[in-house]
Amino acid sequence: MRKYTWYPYVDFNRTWDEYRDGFGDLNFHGNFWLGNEKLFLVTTHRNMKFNIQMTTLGTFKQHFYGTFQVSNESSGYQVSFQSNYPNTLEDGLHYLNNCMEYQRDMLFTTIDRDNDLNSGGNCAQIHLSGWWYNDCGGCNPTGKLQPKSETHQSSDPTYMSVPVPGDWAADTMQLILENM
Ligand SMILES: [Ca+2]
Repeated sequence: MRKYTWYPYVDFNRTWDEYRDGFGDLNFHGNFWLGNEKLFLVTTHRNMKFNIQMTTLGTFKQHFYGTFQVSNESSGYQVSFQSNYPNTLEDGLHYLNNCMEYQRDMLFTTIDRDNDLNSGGNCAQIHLSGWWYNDCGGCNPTGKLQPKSETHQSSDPTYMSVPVPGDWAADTMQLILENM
């Protein structure tokens, strides 16, 4: 997945089928979601690490997850990973908090398919983005990037939530799969 504020806007408030098949512009200058079916195919027979990268107010931050896997569609594209993969930039400045921990082993939820553990509603409808929601907490990198003028987390739930202390505006958000 890629979201750069300077590339053409792509709406991430999408249906199950759209998240399954992928959407957006996969070209060099595009924002996109690769597609859950591809994530399943790519991670099933390979040992992949998953890197969440973001730039917030000019500072690059990232977090690695090891042995990242996404199950097939009939089991809800369930996500699994190891949180203890070495994070090479654990110097405070470049370290992105382990925001996926809360979403360990969750199924994927979209506006039209509620697989989350929030019994009162659908987290994708609340945040207007598909993700491996638990009880709507943790992070949702698929949410809208906040304007640069926002230096604290907005009370608007449709904005992306990532635990970066102090600074909440982001210029870029990338989710990258690499071989371990
Ligand atoms: Ca629910």
